[in-house]
Parts: sequence; C-alpha cells; structure tokens
Amino acid sequence: MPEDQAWFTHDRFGMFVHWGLYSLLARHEWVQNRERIEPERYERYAERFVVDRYDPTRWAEAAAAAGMKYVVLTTKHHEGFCLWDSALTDYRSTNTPFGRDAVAEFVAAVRGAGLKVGFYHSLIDWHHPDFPIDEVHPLRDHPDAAALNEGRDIARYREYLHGQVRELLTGYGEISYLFYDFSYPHLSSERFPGKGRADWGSEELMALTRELQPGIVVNDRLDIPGDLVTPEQYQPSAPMLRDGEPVVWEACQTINGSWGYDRDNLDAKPVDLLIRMLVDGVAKGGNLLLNVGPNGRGEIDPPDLARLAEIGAWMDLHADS
Ligand code: FUL
Repeated sequence: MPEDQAWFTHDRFGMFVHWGLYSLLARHEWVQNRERIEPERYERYAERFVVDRYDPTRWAEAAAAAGMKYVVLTTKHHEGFCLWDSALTDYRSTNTPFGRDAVAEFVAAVRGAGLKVGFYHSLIDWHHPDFPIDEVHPLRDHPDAAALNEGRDIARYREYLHGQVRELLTGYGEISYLFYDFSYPHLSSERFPGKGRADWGSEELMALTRELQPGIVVNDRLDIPGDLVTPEQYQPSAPMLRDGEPVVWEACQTINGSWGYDRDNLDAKPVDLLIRMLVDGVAKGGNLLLNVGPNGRGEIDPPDLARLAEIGAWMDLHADS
C-alpha cells in the first residue's frame, strides 16, 4: 500500500459499529426490508430516537482496550437514516429527541482515544424518494409498487449521495477509511440490470473521496476496484489474490451473525473463536473488522463489552513489550 495507507496493514484490527434506527427495533439492521416496513411508518422511529446513553467515548475505550486501532461507524445504513447533521435531508439524528450530531461526537471520541476514524456509508437508501423500488426494497410487494416507482430519478439520488459524502469528508477532519456498501452483488445482475457503478457514479465518487481525503483507504464495494477487498462473514482459506498477486484484504465479521443490535440473538461466537479469527486472518495477511451493534439507547451490550475486554487481555498477554 502507498505510505499514507501503510497504517492499515500494520494495524490489522478494527471495530465496526452498526448503529441506527434499526437498533431501536432490535432485530437486525435489515429489519425494514425483512418485514417490508413502509418508509412512512419506519421513519416514525426517528421520533423515538431518544438515546439517553450515547457515549462514544466508551465505545472507543472498549475498542482501544481490545487492541483495535480504528473504528468504523455506519453514518447511514440502507434504511437511509443519517447520524449526522446533514443539510440534505431531515431524516437525521439532529432532528430527533436525541438532537445531536452523533458522527461529530463519534469522531471526537475515537480520535481522543488515539484511534483512526472510519465511516461506513450505504449506497442503498430505502428512504430516499428517488431510490428505485427494486426487488430488495421494503416496498417491493406493495400493491402500488409500480406506480410508486414511477418518476424515481436515480440521477437525483446520485447527487444526494455525492453531496452527503462531501459533507462527511469535509466536516469532520481527517477520515482514514471508508467502507462503501452495496449489498446486492450476490444477486444476479439480470435481476438488477444497471445497478452498479453507473447508478452511483462510482468513478466520480471515488475521485471525490480521494480528493477530499488524500490518503484515505477505500473498500471495493463501489463496483470498481478499491484499496482492499472485503470478505464478509467468512475467513478466506488462504492469502487473497487478484490476478495471481496478493491483495490487501479485511474480513468483516459479526459476533452473532447480525450487524445491528439483535436483542434475542443468543448465537454469539465464543471469545476463543473471535481471537482465532483474528490470528487466522493476520497469519494470512489480512485485517479483521469486528462488529458491535450498540442498542437503541446507544450502549454496547455488556456481554459484548466483556468479550472485547477478554480479547484485550489476550492481546496484552501476547504483546511484544
Ligand atoms: C452488508 C450489509 O447488507 C450488511 O447489513 C452489513 O452492513 C455488512 C457489513 O454489509 O453488505
């Protein structure tokens, strides 16, 4: 990697944080999609975004104590709700009972803990009126889906997407990492014609990202190559290659299969497995971005905090000095 990105393959271990309105519903970050909740109904959860325990300093401390070196927050997930004071939408954290710019506080906390700041940003948006009602949209089975889809203009959405990325990359100082997220590549391109780089203006978006944040590490989910590849919820069996050459990679992994807070999920991986995943990845030249899903009040669940602390204890035990 170029010198200004060299931290990434040196540091190896980061925290992924999925947090948004879905954390209130407490049953997976895809809840709006899975339960086909119409945007008008779903957006009412913003009225309940009270968040009395948002303290990203605690998240950052937990990450640092676990030996993580960077923290990546979902600025906007597929639901479309924005965790910062965006001038381009009302669907944002500053327009809720919580009333604060969660991204600003997150950035300050992570930087304060001496860690690098990363953003996750969804290319999909189930709230934006110009985002097409495709087969993965919560309105896909709505009796008026075809009519509701009429007049949706992806070019207007693209402008919104680029405008929001500009806000995020100009308003919060140095941002070291960006995880753009598109979730459909596993679905056939026949079912989603044209869904990809042309729709998002990927080349321009990548250029904008690098212009605003020289040195930023950007993933590969814009449907064009990025700085790294991002195996999701699996450990590659060997160092990853592209055209026969080693490629920078980072496995992103959940603790329990869900990225967003999932209250009734009892499937947490044991800590020794999480540690083995880290060791396994590093031994194969990769990073691990391990996820936590804070709850609707803004807290990382105590059992997850305990897991992170155990990972930290193992890291201390095996530290060089
Ligand atoms: C996927 C998303 O659909 C998941 O919700 C999660 O954000 C994961 C990291 O990326 O593509």
